[in-house]
Amino acid sequence: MQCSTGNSQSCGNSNSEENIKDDEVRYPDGSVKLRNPNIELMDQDILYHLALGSGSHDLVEMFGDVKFVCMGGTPKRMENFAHFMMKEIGHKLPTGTQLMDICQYSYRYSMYKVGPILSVSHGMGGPSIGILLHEIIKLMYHAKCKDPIFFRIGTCGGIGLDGGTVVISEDAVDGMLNRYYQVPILGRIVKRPTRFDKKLIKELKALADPEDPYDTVTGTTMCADDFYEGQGRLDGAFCDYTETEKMQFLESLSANGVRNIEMEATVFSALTNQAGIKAADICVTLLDRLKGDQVMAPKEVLNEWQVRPQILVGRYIKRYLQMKGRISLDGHGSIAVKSPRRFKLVQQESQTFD
Ligand code: R2B
Ligand code: URA
Repeated sequence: MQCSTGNSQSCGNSNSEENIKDDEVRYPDGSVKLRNPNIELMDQDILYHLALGSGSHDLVEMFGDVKFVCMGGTPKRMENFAHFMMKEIGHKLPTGTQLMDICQYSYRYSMYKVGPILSVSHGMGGPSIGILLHEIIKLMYHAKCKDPIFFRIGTCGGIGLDGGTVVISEDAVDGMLNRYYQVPILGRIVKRPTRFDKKLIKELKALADPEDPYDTVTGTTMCADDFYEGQGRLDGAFCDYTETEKMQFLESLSANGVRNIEMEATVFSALTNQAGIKAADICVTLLDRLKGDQVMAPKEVLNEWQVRPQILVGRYIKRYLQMKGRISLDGHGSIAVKSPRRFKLVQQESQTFD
């Protein structure tokens, strides 16, 4: 098995791009430009799986200030993350109101908004996160959001890593170690390169605290289309390979730099890359796959582990908003900033974030 290069390829009919040009994906003011000419010709665009629409909702009013889109598998985790971020950035709701699931009538995904942060559930696997990404990217366009940043905060199996380790994906590969997301379109296989933003990865890694009681590492993520056979487990309803073959496979992954296995990384990185949106995938390992297949840690432990990627992303967002003068340095309540530029100068902070 070999890692393919980052080149986009298809069966002689590639339509995927190597380098996305800025003016293809951004208007001069930084707002998201769609790479689909059909959308602006439509009378209205119904974002069916979000239960939102450009004709029915004032999307600029509702979402125009969104800067961060955070995605994770389950509705509950993303509701918890919204509450966590509310505390982190000192976001206060008007008295007598509470966070609500904006997509409750879709019965598909859940979405919460906390100031400039959207917290959305994506379900399991490539097709589910793929549908969500199409509609969220269109939402960014309709709402005229400027240079949004996407995070996936998820769970995974580690390769030679203890349970509870946080993994920031450097690359995403499929089950054949290809660095692209392969999708049949109009009867042809289209291969879209998987790529994460290198600077964002570095900034996130720098926010891991040496005092954290767990490791935060970077590495290649294998994205499988299945939890059982697709991830070389012995405990699915079917298994036509031996334990030795399974271990050889996992060892070969490790030799190729793969540090974790999950089920969304290729689609997430390929579609955000295609849209010119900065993105990062941060997952916590629920077990070391070199030691077993079953997720056996007690519920309370799993719950504590699941918060770890949220803490890292929370640090990033909080720091970003502080640097922009949009929240106070102690994170409690907003402060009145007259000039963000001067505020930044007064803070005398290093310019890590753009
Ligand atoms: C991690 O966990 C889920 C499977 O249990 C899947 O969504 C993933 O990527
Ligand atoms: N999610 C996965 O996809 N695989 C694991 O092993 C654990 C969580």
